[in-house]
Amino acid sequence: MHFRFTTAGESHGPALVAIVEGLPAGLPVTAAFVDAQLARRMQGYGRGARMQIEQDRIEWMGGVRSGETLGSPVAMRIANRDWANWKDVMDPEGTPGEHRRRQVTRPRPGHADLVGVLKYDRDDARDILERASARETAARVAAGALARRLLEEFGVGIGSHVVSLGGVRAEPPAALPSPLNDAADRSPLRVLDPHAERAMRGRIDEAKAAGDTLGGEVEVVAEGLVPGLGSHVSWDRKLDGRLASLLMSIPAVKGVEIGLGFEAARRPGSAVHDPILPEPVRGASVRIGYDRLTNHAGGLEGGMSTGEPLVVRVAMKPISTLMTPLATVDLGTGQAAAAQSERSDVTAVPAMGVIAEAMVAIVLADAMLEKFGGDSLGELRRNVEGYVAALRARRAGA
Ligand code: EPS
Repeated sequence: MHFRFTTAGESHGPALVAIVEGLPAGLPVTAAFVDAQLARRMQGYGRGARMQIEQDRIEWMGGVRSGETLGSPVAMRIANRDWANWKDVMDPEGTPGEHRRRQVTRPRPGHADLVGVLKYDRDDARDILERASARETAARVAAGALARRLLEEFGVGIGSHVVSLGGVRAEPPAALPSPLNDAADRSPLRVLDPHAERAMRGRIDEAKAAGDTLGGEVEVVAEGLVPGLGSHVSWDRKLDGRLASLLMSIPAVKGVEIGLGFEAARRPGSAVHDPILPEPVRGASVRIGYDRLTNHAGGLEGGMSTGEPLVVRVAMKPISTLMTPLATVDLGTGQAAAAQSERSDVTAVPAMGVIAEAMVAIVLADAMLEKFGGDSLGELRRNVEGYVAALRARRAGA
């Protein structure tokens, strides 16, 4: 069994849609649970006016009955409230060539605009940017919320916090608060260092005044994983590759690090690898009776979860819609021009953390379903419990 998902919808079209396949029957779900994740994604100092318009909520379209999944594909719809203002521009039944009120012919450097119009043979970059828009990530977060709900049943918790923004680095506490999101969500930038947060807000205000945008990095942490999710045996079953793939698919994400990440390349092996201890001392691997002195590996060895917390960092470039636009070429005239500038965010790094959590949840739920299978939640639970009991028995007998 695998967790599969797809999304559809344009930023200013009628709605976004997410379809999720692979969930077992009998998983308790509520729209309120999914909506709470959608609300987290809409937060963040530095967002544009669009977030005042939207109030993202899901409507179940299939796969759920009386508060439980049926084992069939789950379909969710998120209405775009802004659709009311864009009906003439985005009308699916409109006449081609008419209603060019919001035509985009001056592609933004860094966006999908230019290559998109060439590849898809369009004369209006709106045909590209409406789908390339990070609005699509609302549907991903809805799909990820169902993965998170499944993982919760097995004691897995996922959180994130912003570790840098606009070049300002945060110094989070050495021991992260638990649950991480209870603390991170209290900060308008999802930062655990109030001093750095003030500096970041200053940078955002400066960037906004200058018509510029800012990127940054987030750290995602997943706790409570059984060891052995993913596999070393084949490239496409390695959990680190699967995480990197989904995280890199988030719009504007340019880098992913696991554990020490690039820093591991600069250290000798003795300062990288995590010594194995016979007794639990830190508590993270108590399920199997071994422990680690450190967790530089970020909870993954050989493409498999070790049972230590999974630690992933994700880097986002600045948003490519600049209010002080960069140079481009007008596709209509072929002449030099200033790039299209329209309402956008100065930064969406805090939201990216919530999206990254959703992507991590999906990879982990997929790996759980792959290893343990089961058509019902009860069957999945029996399989997980049997595996954990066997690991414990093996250690006890050693
Ligand atoms: C986006 C531009 C802005 C953002 C949008 C992503 O939207 P608009 O063009 O309507 O002002 O608000 O993000 C969302 C709508 C969202 O839900 O995150 C873009 O060009 O990528």
